[in-house]
Amino acid sequence: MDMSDAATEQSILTTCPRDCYDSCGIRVVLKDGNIDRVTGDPDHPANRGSLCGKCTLAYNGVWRDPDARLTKPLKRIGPKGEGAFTEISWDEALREIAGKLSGLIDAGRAQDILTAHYTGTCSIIANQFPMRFFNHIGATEVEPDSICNLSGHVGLSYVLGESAKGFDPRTAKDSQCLIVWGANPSASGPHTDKHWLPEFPGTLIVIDPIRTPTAERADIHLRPFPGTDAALAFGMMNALKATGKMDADFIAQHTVGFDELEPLIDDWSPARAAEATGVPEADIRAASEAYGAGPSMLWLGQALCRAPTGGNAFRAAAMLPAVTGNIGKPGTGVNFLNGKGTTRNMEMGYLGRADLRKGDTPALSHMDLRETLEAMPQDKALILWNINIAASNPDQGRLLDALRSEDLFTVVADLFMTDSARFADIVLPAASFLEFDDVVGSYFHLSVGPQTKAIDPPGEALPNQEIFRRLARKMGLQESSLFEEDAAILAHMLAPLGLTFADLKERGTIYPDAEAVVLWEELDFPTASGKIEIASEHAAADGHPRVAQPDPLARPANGRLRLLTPASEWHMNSSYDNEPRIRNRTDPATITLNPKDASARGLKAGDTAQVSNDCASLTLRVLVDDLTPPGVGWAPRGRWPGAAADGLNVNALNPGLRSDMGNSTALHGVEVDVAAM
Ligand SMILES: Nc1nc2c(c(=O)[nH]1)N[C@H]1C(S)=C(S)[C@@H](COP(=O)(O)OP(=O)(O)OC[C@H]3O[C@@H](n4cnc5c(=O)[nH]c(N)nc54)[C@H](O)[C@@H]3O)O[C@H]1N2
Ligand SMILES: Nc1nc2c(c(=O)[nH]1)N[C@H]1C(S)=C(S)[C@@H](COP(=O)(O)OP(=O)(O)OC[C@H]3O[C@@H](n4cnc5c(=O)[nH]c(N)nc54)[C@H](O)[C@@H]3O)O[C@H]1N2
Ligand code: SF4
Ligand SMILES: [Mo]
Repeated sequence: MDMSDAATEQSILTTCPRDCYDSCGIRVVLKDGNIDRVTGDPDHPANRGSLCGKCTLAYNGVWRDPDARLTKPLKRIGPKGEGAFTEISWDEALREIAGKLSGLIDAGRAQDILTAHYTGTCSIIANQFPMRFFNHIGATEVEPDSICNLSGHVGLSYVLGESAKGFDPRTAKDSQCLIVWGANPSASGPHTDKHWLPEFPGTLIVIDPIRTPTAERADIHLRPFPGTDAALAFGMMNALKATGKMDADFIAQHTVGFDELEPLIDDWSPARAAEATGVPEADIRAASEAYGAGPSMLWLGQALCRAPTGGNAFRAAAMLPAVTGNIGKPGTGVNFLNGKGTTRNMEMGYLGRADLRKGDTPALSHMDLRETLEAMPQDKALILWNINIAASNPDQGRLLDALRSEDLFTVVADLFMTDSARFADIVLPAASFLEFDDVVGSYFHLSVGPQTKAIDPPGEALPNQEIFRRLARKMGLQESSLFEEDAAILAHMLAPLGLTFADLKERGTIYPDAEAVVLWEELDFPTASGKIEIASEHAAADGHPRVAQPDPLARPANGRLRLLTPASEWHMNSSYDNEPRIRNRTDPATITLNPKDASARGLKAGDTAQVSNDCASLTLRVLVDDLTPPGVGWAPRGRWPGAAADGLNVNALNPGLRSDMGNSTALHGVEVDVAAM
C-alpha cells in the first residue's frame, strides 16, 4: 500500500478478474477509507496505465453503486420471473436452500441438483472453490466450457494432446509472422490489441469475416465466409507445399499421420480454397508465404470454434505449425489459451477438488440444459453462480419458459438483479473483486496478479467461497475441505511459485518465469503417440475423421444471412449492460449489414429491421457498412434481454446449435431472415 502526498490518499494494486485476455493491473485509489477511483496500474506490463472503457465506467459506476448492487438475500414473493422479492436474513436464506438440497440428497436425488457456473469472476478461489461443495454432494455440473469454447479444446487436444498450453506472448520478439485466426482482440483483449500487437515485429495476418479494428490494422486480412476456415487452411498448406515451405524433417520426427493428410492437401489448390472461402487466391498465397518464412505464431481465437464445424476448424488450423515445424522454438507456437496449471505450475485441481466427487453423474452440456430442465422429474434445483444464463445461453425464449416452472427451485448468486436472478426463488448477494482477496492469472500472458481487498462488500454481500462454506455448514456437512479458509488456500496455491499472498500484494503482477518461455520446447506431446497427431486414433474413436477435413460449411440458402454475434467492445459477456453510461452508448441494439444485403432488402442505415428465424423474431436498428461481407450480419452480444421491449436478445435466435466436437456451442452458425418492417 502506497501513501501519496495527500495524507488521506492510498492506493492498492489489484488485478481485473474479468474473462479477458488482458488481466489488467488496477490501481484503486482510496480516500478516507473509501474508493475514490479505480484506474489502471501504470507499471503493469499488459495495460500500462489504462483500463478499458467498459471497466473504467463500470468499476467507477454501477459496480460500486449500492443501489444497483444486491446487498441482502432475497426471497421470491411473486410469480417466477416477475422480479418481486422480499429481503430475508442469510440465516433464513441458507436454511431454505439447505432444506431443499438436503431433501433431494436424502431422497437419493443429488443428481437432480444442477449447478451452472462460469467466468463471471475468474479470480481463482471465487471461480473454483464452490465446486468442492457441488462435487461433495454429487450435484450435476453443467459443463462450463460448453457455452464458450469446448469444441476448440477437444479439437486442439486431438492434435497436441493438450489445449491449454500455447505460446508465451513474450516470444513474439523472435517471430516474423503472426496469424490471429477468429479472435478480435480490439474488443476481447483491448490492451493486447493496443500494445502487444502493434509491437509485433513481423507480418500480422488476421483471419476474420468481419473487418474488425484489429483486422483493419493487419498487413494481410483474410475474410473467409464463416465456417469455411478449414478450406482456407488446406489452401494455405497446398501453397506451403508448392513453395517448399513444409518441414519434412519435422514432420517425420515429430508428427504422425501426414501421409493421410497429404492427398487432401493436394486436392485443395489455393484456387479451389479461394472459391470455397471467398478469399482471393493471391491473398491465400501471400499469407502462406509470410507464415512459411517463419518463425511464425498462430493465435486461435475462441470464436473460431463456435461454428458447427468449429472443432474441425481448430484441427485444420493447427496443421499449419505441424507441417512447418512452427512450434517449440522461439517466435513460434499455436495458442488457444494458457492454463495456469500447464504454464505456471499452479495446482488448479486443488481449488475445486474433483476427487471429492460423489456419484458418477456426467456433466451436462449447456446445449442440453433447457431440454434437461424440461425432462427432469418434478421438484429439482438449479444453482447459478458466476453466470447469467438468461442472457447468454441459446434457445433463450424456451429457456426462460423452463425457468418459469414452479417445481424448479432456483438459487442465483450475483452482484446484480440480472435476468437470471429475476427467475430465482432465492437470490444471494455476491461480493465483487474489490471486496475480497484472491489471485488472478491471465489466460494469455504468463502472469499472476493479486486481487486485493480494497473495501468491505456492500450490505451483507459475501464472496462466492464464503456463501458455499456457510451453506455446507448449514447442511451439517462434515468434509473439512469444504471449510478451508481463503488464507490457507492462497498459501497453498502460491507456494509452488515461491510466493506468499503478502509478497504478491506488495509486488503486484508478476511473471513466475522472468524471461520469455518457449512452450513445447521438448516437443514431447501428451498424445498417445507422444507426437503431434495429424491423424488421430483418439478422434476416430470419438466418431470423427482421423484427419482434419477441408470441406466448407454450406452457406445459408433462400436469402438468409449468417448471423455473427461476437464480443462487444462495451460489454463483458452479459456484464455492464446495467451501467447507464454504457447503455447510452450502445442503445439501441443493432445489426450491421453489407451494403449489398441492405439494398437487396430495401433497408438503409437507421431503419428498423425484423431479424427472424424459426426460434424468434427481433427488431434491430440497421447499420450499413462493408465491414461485414455479403451474406453475413453482425450483431454484437451482451445485452440484457429484460431491457429489450420484447424481452429477448440475439440468443433467442439460436436454437442451441452444437459444434462438431464436445457438444459445445456453435452460435456463429445461426441463420436469419432480415426484412424491412
Ligand atoms: N450470442 C452470443 N452468446 C454468447 C457468446 C457470444 O459470443 N455470442 N459467448 C459465450 C461465451 S464465450 C461465454 S463465456 C458466455 C458467458 O456468459 P455469462 O455467464 O453471461 O457471462 P458474464 O456476463 O461474464 O457473467 C455472468 C454473471 O456473473 C456475475 N458476477 C461477476 N462477478 C461475480 C462474483 O464474484 N460472484 C458471482 N456470484 N457472480 C459474479 C456478473 O454480474 C454476471 O451477471 O456467453 C456465451 N454466449
Ligand atoms: N469486450 C469484451 N471482451 C471479452 C468478452 C466480451 O464479451 N466483451 N468476452 C470474453 C470471452 S468469455 C471470450 S470467450 C473471449 C472471446 O474473444 P475472441 O476469441 O476474440 O472471440 P469473439 O470476440 O467472440 O470473436 C472474434 C472474431 O471471430 C470472428 N468469427 C466468427 N465466426 C468466425 C469464423 O467462422 N471464422 C473466423 N475466422 N472468424 C470468425 C468474429 O467476426 C469476431 O470478430 O473474449 C473475452 N473478452
Ligand atoms: S476487462 Fe479486460 S481490458 Fe477491461 S480492465 Fe479488465 S482485463 Fe483490462
Ligand atoms: Mo467465453
